[in-house]
Amino acid sequence: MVPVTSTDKTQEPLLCEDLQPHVAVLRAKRHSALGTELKGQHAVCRISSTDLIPARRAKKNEDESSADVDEKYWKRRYNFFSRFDDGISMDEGAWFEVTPETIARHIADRMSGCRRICDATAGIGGNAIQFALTPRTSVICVDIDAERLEKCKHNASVYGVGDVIETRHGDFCQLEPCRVDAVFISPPWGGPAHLDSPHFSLKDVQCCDIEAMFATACTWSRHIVLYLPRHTDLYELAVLAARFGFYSFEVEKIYFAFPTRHLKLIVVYFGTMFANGSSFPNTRRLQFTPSPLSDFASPLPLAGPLYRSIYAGGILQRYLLRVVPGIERIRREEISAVAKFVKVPEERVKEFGVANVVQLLNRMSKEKVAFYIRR
Ligand code: MGP
Repeated sequence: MVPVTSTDKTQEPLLCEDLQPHVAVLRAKRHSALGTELKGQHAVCRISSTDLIPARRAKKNEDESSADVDEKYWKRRYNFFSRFDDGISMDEGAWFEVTPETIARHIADRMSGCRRICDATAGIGGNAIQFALTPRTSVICVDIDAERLEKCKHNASVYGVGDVIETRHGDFCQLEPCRVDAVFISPPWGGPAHLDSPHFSLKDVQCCDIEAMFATACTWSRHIVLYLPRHTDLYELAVLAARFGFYSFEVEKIYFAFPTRHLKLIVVYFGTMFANGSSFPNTRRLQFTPSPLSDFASPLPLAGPLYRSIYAGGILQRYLLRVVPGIERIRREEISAVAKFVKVPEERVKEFGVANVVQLLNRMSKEKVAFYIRR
């Protein structure tokens, strides 16, 4: 395990690739690209990891191919949408941007406590569909591209949830805020070329300002989820968290377990609903077994009503069994990480409250905070 230094000694980007699940205090880089006024903000960061098995579906038509689509993406079409053959509508960017269905399902599960979700970058609907499939959840889909929103609506109806989503055309940052339980943002990363640079900065994206989108999202909800490249600089996330008043956030590393285990991307959760252990056990795996019923019940534990209700039952049990000890464990880990960082007894941090200690850290030096807490 690579320890997080949690100090301002290093100016190197902090990437999550080698970080094992743990809780740490992150101090953002000075002179970060996110703002020159930055003096090194603190935030508590929880690293978690989840293994997913990409969706596959019994091959329907071996000879099927598309001349316009990169073979790599075409082969993954059922990973993107298990109901691809039922009339899913893609566009050029969607082939490399859309969230694979198992990942979208997983995120929707983690956000299943939210009744009203805004997908601020809905695109052709990869995430929105899975949010909409969560019982009693409605989705507001925003996109700057009207054609994409049309496709989103169409694709949602392929999954039978066209009427659960409401589309709003326009720039998310310019829209009238609306109260929702959570905002999901999957911004453009700069296409496949985003992997050309050794680390991804939130400022690397020119065509939309991720920080501005985050700021807008804060006016819609205090629960925000970001979908980002695997080599995102975590220090920048710490700045973002601290700047917008989140004392903690979670970075979930999403691995695909096939053909070999590899890190696909990260999902970053901000807000108390996620920080308080709403997460599912990080050992959960989505299994896929091709089924003769697959045309009736989706081959994934996703869309088919039958399959979905069985699946949801299992999740609920595991969720209830794990959630209470999970919250306790995360709280203990946070207290211990903060106490270690400030060098004060855990009892004092517990009495003071982790959020309060982090707020103090953002206003005064570590030594002063320690002195203040010890008094
Ligand atoms: P990928 O291009 O499939 O990665 O991206 P790679 O390296 O080919 O994966 P590997 O398994 O072969 O190593 C993985 C996922 O990231 C895609 O399925 C998208 O969901 C997401 N993604 C990729 N890009 C370039 C973008 C983007 O620009 N914006 C958003 N929002 N998501 C993207």
